[in-house]
Amino acid sequence: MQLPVPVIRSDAHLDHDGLIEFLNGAPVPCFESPARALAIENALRDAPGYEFVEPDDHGLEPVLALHDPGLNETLANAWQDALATGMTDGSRPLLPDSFLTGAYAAGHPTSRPGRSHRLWSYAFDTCTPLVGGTYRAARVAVDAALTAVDRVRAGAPLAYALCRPPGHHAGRAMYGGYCFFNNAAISAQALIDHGAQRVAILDIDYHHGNGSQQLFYDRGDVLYLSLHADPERAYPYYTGYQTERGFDAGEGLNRNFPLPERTDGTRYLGVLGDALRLVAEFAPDGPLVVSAGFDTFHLDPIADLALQTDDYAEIGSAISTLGLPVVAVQEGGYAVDALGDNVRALLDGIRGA
Ligand code: OKP
Ligand code: ZN
Repeated sequence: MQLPVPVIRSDAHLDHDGLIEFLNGAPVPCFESPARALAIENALRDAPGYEFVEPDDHGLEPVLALHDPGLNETLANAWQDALATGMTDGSRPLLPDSFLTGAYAAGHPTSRPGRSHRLWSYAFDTCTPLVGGTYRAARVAVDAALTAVDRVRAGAPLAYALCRPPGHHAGRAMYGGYCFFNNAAISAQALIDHGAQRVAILDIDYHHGNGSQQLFYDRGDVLYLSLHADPERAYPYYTGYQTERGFDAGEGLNRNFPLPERTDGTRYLGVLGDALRLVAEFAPDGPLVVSAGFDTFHLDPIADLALQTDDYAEIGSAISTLGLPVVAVQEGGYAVDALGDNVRALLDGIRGA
């Protein structure tokens, strides 16, 4: 008889709401919505073998282990500052209109404003709105991931953090792609800080986890592997190519697997097999962190791969052949009606149910 799989969830994410983004120039409700997390919870509540757990507060230290203190401080204060300076009346989310790009910063001094537009200097896109509840939701998402780490360290073969907002696009001093703090990366770092010498992150979200890649690019202790839509055609466009293989101590420990349009389960599982062989070769001495995205689903509204619900069960059982404990961290997945079933299929596949 297996013990129930801990599902770390919180209501804090409900206040990261009222979000809009732009689709072909028109404002639309953000694809990354509270309904996603509610759908996942409903599916897991109806399934045998799961228990719901609230996140434990892990404080700021694990966040600052990977993220710039200025990013944290700015995210923490942005909403109050924007209200105080009159930049917003509070009825709309904060979205940037100007970026401190590398090209802007090149060749002359630049500054981050003290208030108001300071937030924009950390943003890298226009699809990541911030509202009054965002900072707390992002911190609780980190706590959910870290609580999953605790459960796995205490002996659970699998724990799942229902993180919202997601995390894999967030880098050391930047946020974007619906992400503010990198929940999966912070989990991997926590495992290292608890004594693991080699930890692998397997990212199966449709999008390349540019934040995760950045955070560990020169590190010899964390292997980052990502299967994702080819950046030639898909967000985040500037990273995720096969040629990005790590640097310095991290040479060879960053591996990208760009996928063509309409990639189906059979083809996907073949590529996943290659990635899993690299994990085995790396011989992690700590749990596997899975950045679990489901926007690879054939009906996803912002993606173009072709996985079916049953494929997630196959992906899960392929992952389980590594024989590693698994910390699964929720990333994307925007076909809300199927999202719960897809999450459940993956988790059931990993635990062999
Ligand atoms: C977050 B996660 C494409 C716009 C891209 C942002 C997607 C963020 C995905 N038309 N929008 O990796 O699922
Ligand atoms: Zn994604």
